[in-house]
Amino acid sequence: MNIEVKNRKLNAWISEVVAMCRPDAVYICDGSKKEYDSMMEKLVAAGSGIPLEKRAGSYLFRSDPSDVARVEDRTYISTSAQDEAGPTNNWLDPASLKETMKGFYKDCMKGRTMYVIPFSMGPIGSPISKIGVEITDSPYVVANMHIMTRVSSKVLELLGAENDFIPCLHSIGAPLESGRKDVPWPCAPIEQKYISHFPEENLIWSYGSGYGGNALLGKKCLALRIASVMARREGWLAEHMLILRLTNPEGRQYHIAAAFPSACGKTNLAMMQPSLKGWKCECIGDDIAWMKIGEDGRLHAINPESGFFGVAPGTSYDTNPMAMDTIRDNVIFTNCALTDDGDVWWEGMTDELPAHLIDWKGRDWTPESKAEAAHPNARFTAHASRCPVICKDWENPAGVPIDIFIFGGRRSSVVPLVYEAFNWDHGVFLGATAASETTSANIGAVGNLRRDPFAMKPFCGYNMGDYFQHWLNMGDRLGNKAPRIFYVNWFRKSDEGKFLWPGFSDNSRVLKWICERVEEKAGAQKSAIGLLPLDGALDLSGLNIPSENMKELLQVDPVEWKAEVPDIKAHFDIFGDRLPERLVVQLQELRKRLG
Ligand code: GTP
Ligand code: SPV
Ligand code: MN
Repeated sequence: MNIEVKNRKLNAWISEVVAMCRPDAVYICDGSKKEYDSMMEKLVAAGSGIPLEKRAGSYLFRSDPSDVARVEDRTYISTSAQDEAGPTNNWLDPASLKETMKGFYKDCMKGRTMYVIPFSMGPIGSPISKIGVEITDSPYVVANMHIMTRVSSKVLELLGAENDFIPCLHSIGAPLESGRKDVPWPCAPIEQKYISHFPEENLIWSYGSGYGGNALLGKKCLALRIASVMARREGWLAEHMLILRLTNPEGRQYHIAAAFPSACGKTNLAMMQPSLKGWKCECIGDDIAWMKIGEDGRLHAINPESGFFGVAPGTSYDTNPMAMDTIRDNVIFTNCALTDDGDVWWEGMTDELPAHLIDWKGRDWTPESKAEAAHPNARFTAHASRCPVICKDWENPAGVPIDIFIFGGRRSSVVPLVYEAFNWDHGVFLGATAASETTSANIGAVGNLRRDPFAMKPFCGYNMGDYFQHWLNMGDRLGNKAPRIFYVNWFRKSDEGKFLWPGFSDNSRVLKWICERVEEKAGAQKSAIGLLPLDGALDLSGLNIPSENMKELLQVDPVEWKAEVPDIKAHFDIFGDRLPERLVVQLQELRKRLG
């Protein structure tokens, strides 16, 4: 080992994993630039990473075509009683799951180096932060963890001899027999992939995948699935939410946390540049929020991550200029297309299609090609500090006080552009019943409508009925200091299948109405589902949008909404007696209002 480890638990765990996985070498990471560069050197030499001539310090990776997204079907919450994992999670008994996985882990790192990555979610040393240690056999994971989390030898110092940490074991599941040449993206077949969580012992075991949330274990596994269980136990919130600061022309600041499902607009909203004059938006986080009630009785949010693992397709100077500026240099790109002059490209990046590309599978591509040039879940990994509109308080351990919660999803019909909850319980009902069309952020069908409560269906580490109750309890504790709750849908389409709302920078118009609601300045009208903008209350100045479109965007069709009720009922029924009575009341009231 290159660094002496003093922590007893860590030493014992390293020995245990070495005995099980049999790596050729063990390397303790220090988070330095030198270490990052050496990972990249190794990856380039192996033919996995392609240096990009047009972007300084940036590399392109192409994954195995089977390993392109999270695998919800193979993600487990393993608790002693199945009821604790609840009806929205896959469950296996901890003892038998560990037996199965140990079978795969046996000798799985042969021919490879085992990296030990000490990392902090949240600023190093802050009382709100959590320390994890990821063991992995993937140098690509090491490099990505450098950007997404705080990897540092300071974390080892903080651990001292006796302090605790969250062990995160990861293997790509592809031992290298001696003499065999490696492939550019080693991984295991889908039926051998396991993304397992043991919340009762704060433990994560991941096997078989090298992609995103399956492999960068600080993110969804620790900061959401394990953290959500801790948060419930300790009375705080770990949520799949962006955090932004919006400043109005008078200088009043609003802090907004918004939960949209994967690939439904968090990164875009977090970095949005308002089309309305005088309004300013700054980014604090684009994916995860940890929120605690402060001494002032308000909810304060931090972003536990230090980078963005953002969806590339659709990102352009028109849609998300701040993301484009964030990814000018020092970026890891995965599954994007390669241009002939050594840059990346993806669908939606430019109006004009390049004449020739190498697609994400390494094949020649021209505009005539039928296949996409970039995978729809192609991603960039970039450090948050590179974002031109990163908020100066993004690393403030005290967090920012949240004024507004927004829930939402991707609905091509039924759900209006924006509405406000009548009160906290109704807001929790909106979160609990959120539905969205599935995206390519998960392996599986795309475009299927499903309930994705609080955008947390894939990420809640315990029974979601209890999670709903936890939200109700938090509201009770916050009282009149609770954030106001809204619901948005940027994705409603016309009969011709075109987006009715321009989205992106024009979403500032919706945020303006929301802020003015908080100030009791903007008008709203009661509908069966919530409070909608009064005619003329949305600032549409300078926007050329047909009035029929606006009408459709704000329409609440009682027939369509009545059809939602049995679906919500069926969704609630799966929770049995774990469903809070207060949500049953909310559904009854919705039914009554619909008449
Ligand atoms: P995860 O990283 O998977 O959690 O995704 P995310 O919620 O951060 O989604 P992201 O902002 O990356 O957006 C996903 C896709 O939706 C991209 O292709 C965006 O271009 C598109 N998108 C985001 N906001 C809007 C919008 O306001 N309108 C439309 N039409 N598309 C949008
Ligand atoms: C998501 O799927 O919500 C993501 C990408 O943010 S991943 O890190 O793969 O989970
Ligand atoms: Mn996400």
